[in-house]
Amino acid sequence: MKITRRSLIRGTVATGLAGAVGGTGELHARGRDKRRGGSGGNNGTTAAAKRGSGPFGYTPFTATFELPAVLNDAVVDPSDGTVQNGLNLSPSAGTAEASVGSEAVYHGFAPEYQRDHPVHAAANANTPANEKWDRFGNGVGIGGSELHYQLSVEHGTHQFIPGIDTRIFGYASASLDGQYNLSGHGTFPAPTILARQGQPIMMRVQNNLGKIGELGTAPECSVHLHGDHTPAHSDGYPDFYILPGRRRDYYYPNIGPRHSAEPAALGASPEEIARAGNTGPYSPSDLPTTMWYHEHGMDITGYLVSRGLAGFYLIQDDLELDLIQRRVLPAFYNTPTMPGFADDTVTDIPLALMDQTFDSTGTELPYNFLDHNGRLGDVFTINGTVQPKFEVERRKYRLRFLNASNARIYHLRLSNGGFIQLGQDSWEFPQAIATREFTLAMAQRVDTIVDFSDAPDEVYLENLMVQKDGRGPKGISRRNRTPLMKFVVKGPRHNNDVSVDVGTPLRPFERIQESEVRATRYFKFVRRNGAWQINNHFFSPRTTNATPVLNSAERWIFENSSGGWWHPVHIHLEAHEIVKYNGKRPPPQYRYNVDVSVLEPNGTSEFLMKFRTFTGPFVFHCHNLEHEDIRMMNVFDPRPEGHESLNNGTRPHNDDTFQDAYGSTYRDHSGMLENEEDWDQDGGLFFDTEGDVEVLADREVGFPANDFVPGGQIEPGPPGPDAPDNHED
Ligand SMILES: [Cu+2]
Repeated sequence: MKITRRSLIRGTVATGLAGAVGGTGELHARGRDKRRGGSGGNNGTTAAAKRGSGPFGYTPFTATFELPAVLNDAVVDPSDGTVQNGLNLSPSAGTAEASVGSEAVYHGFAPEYQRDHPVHAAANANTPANEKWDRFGNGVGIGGSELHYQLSVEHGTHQFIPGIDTRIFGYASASLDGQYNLSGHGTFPAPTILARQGQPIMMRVQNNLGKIGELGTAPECSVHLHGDHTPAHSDGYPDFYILPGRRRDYYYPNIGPRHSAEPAALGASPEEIARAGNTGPYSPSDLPTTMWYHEHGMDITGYLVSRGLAGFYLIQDDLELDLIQRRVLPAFYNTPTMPGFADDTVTDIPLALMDQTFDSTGTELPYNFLDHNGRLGDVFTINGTVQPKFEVERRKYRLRFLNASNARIYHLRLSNGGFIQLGQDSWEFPQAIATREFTLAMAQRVDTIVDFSDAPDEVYLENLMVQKDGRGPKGISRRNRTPLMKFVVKGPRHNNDVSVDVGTPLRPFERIQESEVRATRYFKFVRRNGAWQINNHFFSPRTTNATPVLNSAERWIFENSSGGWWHPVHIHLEAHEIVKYNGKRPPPQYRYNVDVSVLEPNGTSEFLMKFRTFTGPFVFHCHNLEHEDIRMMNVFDPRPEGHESLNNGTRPHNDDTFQDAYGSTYRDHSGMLENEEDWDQDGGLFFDTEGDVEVLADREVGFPANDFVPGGQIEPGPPGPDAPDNHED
């Protein structure tokens, strides 16, 4: 029997052998308690921490809160050799140049795999000159060019706790090492990417993780830009891999979905309907602001993300820029000195919340592949620092919260008052709302303004949610609050502050109309055989579970039938609009665009969603990363009317009476064999690990109207000299 990485991981699950990797293998190392001076309370780091005894002798709120670095453009200025910053905020809002669309963008299969693509016509050797960056055409986007970034996935160290170097994986701002390889210094959080709507980004990522001793193999990677409207080849589909030692180019057009024309009104052919999503104006309500990117590789996302592979991706459009220039909102992150701002204080602050688990020395982050519940840490970090302090001025700050944890759900409040909430997940509200406190489940973002103008000298960010395992929280406790961060408020009240307040108009919102809905689908999130399923099936990347008509709207109903478990479910490609949450009108922050529907125990979410611009495959899945890895994931594949998904097992897209959640009306190709002994056999769970190079050779992935039809066999692009022939050790 050939041993693959998956059989190794799964084998530990099946046989009960040690599944934990890193350090002692014991998830909550008992030896640590002696060093920690007592934790107690509901969440590990609690009231005791506030009194001065944190993990590993750390005194809470003594380490400085860190702002994540910004990823620089990979383009080097030939005149002086300096690396140009990737952010380009010109031209300003309202100019014709700022409205450049996607028409000129090259669409289709990830072209690095297409040797007969014109950009490769002259390529015949592994030379950097032939590794074309600007392969999607000239003159695309603002300023006439796309931005180019390069990242590598690296081993590294990071001090979550001052003085203790902990081994992590990190995305690195990478540079060419010799002729072919990208490398750099991995950080957590990953470098923040700043983007401009309409200006495409080409992001080249190299997987340098190599063979991981404890794992016994070299993992594949896949990067997902969470909350974006991204072509399928660049969406981080779980097995569209960056193979070990290899690179992959991710193409982010930075376009929102456009208003889709009514296909019937157009009297259009399927091909024309397919293109309809690329006509008309952008829908401003669907243009994102606060996104993040993270690892998304099949079966192994929880392990990789928990070790640090996550970062922010913040994007501006004309409307956002206008709000900033009119001094309604604070200056964009990392650009405080832009015109109109007299000071250089950064007041747009991304905050990534992550709970961590350390071994007894603090140098390792143990991970237990046997833990199907969800990895829960007992040390609270924000932007990679345990319980930090942050000095702020007496003015308004934009705090963009992200829950980057694997399985922990927070309920956040401030010790001195509430928030002005600007948006939920990637999108802003029509107007700012008052939010006293909020729940932040995995992958959710909450975009807020906090006004420190009249704040006391010390303000705490506190977590009220009690949670003891990955199943989900036990509820809110107002007595046992966990302070996560301390704001030290200094100086006089700022006299030229931004104007945003409750009720300030932000972003027009246009609801999906019921009359646009063409199908209704039901998805039940269930626990079975100790693992996680949707409609009683495990995820298979080669099985499409839903094929919506491209550019149409549908009603989806999610139901959590798994007892006491929580499932925050993330849907790729577009926002969804919740119309009923647990059978009622949703709470205010869930009434607009979201990309996560938090399914509480026995909870439901009924929502409308459109499927515009790109054909699939895309996925939706629980964002408890261990639930995701153990297959609580489904595939949807928007296709033009009359076109079937190219995966097998297609559920009819035009069947709006479909209610059988248990497989009787569609072919089941879930890929999961009943007998674990068969897992390694062909056709079983362990499909082709070579990624999409081979398995998708005949597929059309990306935009619907394939502008480029390869003339022959698609072959992988030239590998770097260090690329292994066979990554199955
Ligand atoms: Cu879940």
